[in-house]
Amino acid sequence: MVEAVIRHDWTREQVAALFALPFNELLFRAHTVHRAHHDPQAVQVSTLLSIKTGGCPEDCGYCSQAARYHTGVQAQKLMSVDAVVARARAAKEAGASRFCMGAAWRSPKDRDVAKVAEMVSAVKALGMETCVTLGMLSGEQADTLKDAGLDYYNHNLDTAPDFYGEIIHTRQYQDRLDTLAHVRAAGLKTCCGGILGMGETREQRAGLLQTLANLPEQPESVPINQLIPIPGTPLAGSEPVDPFEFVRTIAVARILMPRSVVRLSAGRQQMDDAVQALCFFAGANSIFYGEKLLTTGNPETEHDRQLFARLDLHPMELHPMELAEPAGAAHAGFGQHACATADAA
Ligand code: SAM
Ligand code: DTB
Ligand code: SF4
Repeated sequence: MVEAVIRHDWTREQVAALFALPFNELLFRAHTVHRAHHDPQAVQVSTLLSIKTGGCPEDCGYCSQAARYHTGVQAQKLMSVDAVVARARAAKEAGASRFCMGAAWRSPKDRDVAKVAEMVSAVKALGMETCVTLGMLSGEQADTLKDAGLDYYNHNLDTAPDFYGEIIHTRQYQDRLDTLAHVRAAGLKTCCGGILGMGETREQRAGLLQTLANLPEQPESVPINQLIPIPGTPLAGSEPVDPFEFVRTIAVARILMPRSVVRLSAGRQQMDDAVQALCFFAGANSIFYGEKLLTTGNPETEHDRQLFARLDLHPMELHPMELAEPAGAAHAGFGQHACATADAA
């Protein structure tokens, strides 16, 4: 199978034309691209922890952690390194290979970055990949995190440039692009995606994916979130996105960004198992695993283990360079997938 060329010159019309393909045609094309670049049975498994919750000065219209909305989320200060490491260890024992730490900051202070750098080094020493999402970052702060051993920085574009101003007013799209540039310059991998179901049009969904694909380097990880409507936020009453439109968006992301790992991110708890299965067929190959995202719920771990078994999926292996322990140790919670694969071959 010939690998697809990575393009950075997608037009909005070309992306919209992919969205407009007949559903089965789109899924066939996306799955063909998926198989050319990825093991279709392997799904990357990340666990998320909110290391600093609530009290954020930004006004992101979807967010439970913005101080200005009355969402009932209790603000909590930055967790201790020991407490974070204990949660990372438990996540690893349950089968996660990457630990993602999120903080409700507009941008961290240097002393916050120093503390997060300690967390990163300690989690990395467990043999897990690390990801953090801390808001806007300077070039020096990105370098500090890279030196601590950080693998990924999550910073989402969230939506199309022409819709962003309707969702967030306390920063500009360009601020997000600047932080992404600092992250790339530091040699970190980028985790960058968006949210569906905020009232955007299909053309704007195409605009988000077009912007992601045309970045100077396509993000290694692309989280596609379904809005979790939070009472008290401006987007609490948003119309849910049609599940098939969600699947189409995953499929178009897969075609545009053939090598990226596409994460079926927030919203799985609200999503039917069959829709999730379609997302995996369309090219999603990463999930958040563990019963909580940052402030909202996620499917029960046992349910996800059974979903993997029912769909013959297995956790994606870490790159050998990432492993502090033999392969398989990171997948304790998911059983002996390697044998099952070998038997079937
Ligand atoms: N404060 C940092 C920032 O905004 O970059 C990091 C944390 S922020 C919560 C990370 C991402 O979570 C957001 O960019 C957004 O894409 C996603 N997110 C937040 N609330 C959400 C919700 N209610 N539904 C779906 N996705 C959400
Ligand atoms: C991302 O794209 N989704 C995650 C992660 N990056 C940090 C966050 C989802 C948050 C869902 C709402 C909540 O739990 O507060
Ligand atoms: Fe703050 Fe991030 Fe929530 Fe926006 S998404 S309000 S920056 S925590």
